[in-house]
This record gives sequence, structure tokens and C-alpha cells, in this order.
Amino acid sequence: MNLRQLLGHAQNVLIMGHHNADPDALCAMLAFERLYMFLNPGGRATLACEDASKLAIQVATTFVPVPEIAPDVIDQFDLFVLLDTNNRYQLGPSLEHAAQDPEHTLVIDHHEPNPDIHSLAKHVIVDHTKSSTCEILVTLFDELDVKLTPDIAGLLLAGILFDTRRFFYGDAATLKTAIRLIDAGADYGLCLRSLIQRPDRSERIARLKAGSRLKIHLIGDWIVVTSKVGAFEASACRALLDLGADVAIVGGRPSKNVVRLSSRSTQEFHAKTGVNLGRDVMEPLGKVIGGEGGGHANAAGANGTRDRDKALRVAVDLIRAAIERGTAQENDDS
Ligand SMILES: [Mn+2]
Repeated sequence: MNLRQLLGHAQNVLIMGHHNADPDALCAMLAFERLYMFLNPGGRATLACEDASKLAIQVATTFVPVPEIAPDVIDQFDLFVLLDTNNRYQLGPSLEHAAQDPEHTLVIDHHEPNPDIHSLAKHVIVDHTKSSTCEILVTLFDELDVKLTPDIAGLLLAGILFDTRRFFYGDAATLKTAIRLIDAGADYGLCLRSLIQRPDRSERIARLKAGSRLKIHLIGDWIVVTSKVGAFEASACRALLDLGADVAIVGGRPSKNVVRLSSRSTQEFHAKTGVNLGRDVMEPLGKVIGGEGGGHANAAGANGTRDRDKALRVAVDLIRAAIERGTAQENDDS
């Protein structure tokens, strides 16, 4: 059965995106609803996702009125559509049991292939070479000869811009798709503006305080900074990297007996020094603050109860030692 027949036969469709839906997922859901209603004007479409990000809702409402999106469902459906996800767990606990019948499930996605996809869906449109689910949807509109209206073209272009980080990722096909959408009436400037999100006032104050309380540690050529805030320590770290630090460690104290540490480094710092913030810094620091730490090479954190100032000093020592170990290894290799 081809897609036109599948959608033509389905009278009651449930369109789902992954939990904490991002602009690609939510815009794809709204565009898919339009595609379905065009092919089957008498049909009924229900949109559901566990939750959508603030940014996703901001982007979507820039282009179309966003209908009510159910966080879970109890009705019966004759077609389940999963967008921007290829496994049921990404739907979140409230929806992961919604699609139980592969015969009546369609997946449209661009993530790495799920080897078990056929136990979930018999109808699969997946292409992990595509930048975004929205990019895949453009080809579906064209293949099914459904007109792209300016509002839907805007939605789809905004979804593509988000997933490609404004074309940082993507290829010639992505750019051609973008032109196709602009030709269909998408307002490129509006798409870009729809994605701009200013943090809340309290978060901006935390970022500014992190800047004003900054300590700068020069280790070789690297600039390592530490600071303290009440909350928003992860956001403060990102802000300090934007200001020019190679590594930022920020200690938060949201309440009296809670200490949270956050850290970020640039890709270049990790690539050249081999320092892994999760393993080399936050895991040992967790003990210093009476808690636990861990995370990724470039982004890591720790939660505990005490000794924030000491932890920030130890963090710098740990980074210095890890850089020296990395340099020593390099010298051994040569
Ligand atoms: Mn996506």
C-alpha cells in the first residue's frame, strides 16, 4: 500500500512526536496533519506528544494556530504516525503504549536506523541522510502533489533551520529544499526570528552575575574560568564559553544544603588536551561536595550538599593535572 492509499483509508489518525518535542518534531506534526487532511478531507487527526519545548511552541505559533496537543490518548485510532522518532520509548511513558499494531503504524524519521523498527511499524519512511524530519516531509508533499502553502513552508523551513543549527549541518539537498520552501512562500527572515529565544530575566541575571564573579585561570594556552551563581549554572557555563573561555566551571547553590556544579568546554579543548570533564573532573568532584558527579567529555556536572568554594578550587587543580597528563602522554608518544 502506498502512502496515498494508507492516508486515504485511515479515518482516524493519531499523529505523535517524541517527548519534549523540538521544533523539528512539532513542525513536522503540524505539517503532516495538513498533508493528511488534504488527502483525506473527511478524516480526523489528533495530535499528541507528552510535552513540547517552549521554543517548539514559539516557532509553531509563529506560522499556524497550534491546536490542542494531547499529552496522552484514550481513543481508538486506525493509523498511528510517529514523527521524528523511530522507537516507542522516545514517545515518553504516557504515549509509548499508544502504537501497538505495526500494520497500522507509520514512522517518518531521520535518526540512526532502529534495527527493531519492523516490530513497531510496517510503514516506514526513514532516511538518516536527511537533516530533519521536516526535510523528509517536503519530499512527501512533492511526491503526493500536495501544494505547500506559505504557512506550512515556513513551518518546515523553521524545523530544518533548527535541526541543522541554521545550516551548520546539512548538504546540497538541504539547501535545495530550503530554496524550494522559500519559493513556496516561506519567509526566511521570519523563520530565523521564530527560533530566537531570549532567556528569562532571572536566567539572564544569573549569567551576568557569573560574569561579574569570574575567576580566570591561565593554564598553558588554555583559559579556564570558575564562578558562582544561585541557579542556572549550566546556562552560566555556556555564557562564559561564549565570552571566550575554553573551560567554564560554575557552582550553583539553589538552597542552603544543595550544591550543584556544572562545567562546559569547547570541542577544541577536549580534542587537543584529551581532558574529559565527566571522568577527570566531575566524578572526583562529586565526592568533594558530598554527592555524585559525571557526564560527557564536554559537558558534565555534579550534585552534592557542601564545600562549593573548595570544589571550584579543586576543579581547577584537576583540570591542570589532567592537561599535564595529556601533555605528558603526547611527549611519550613522540
Ligand atoms: Mn529531528
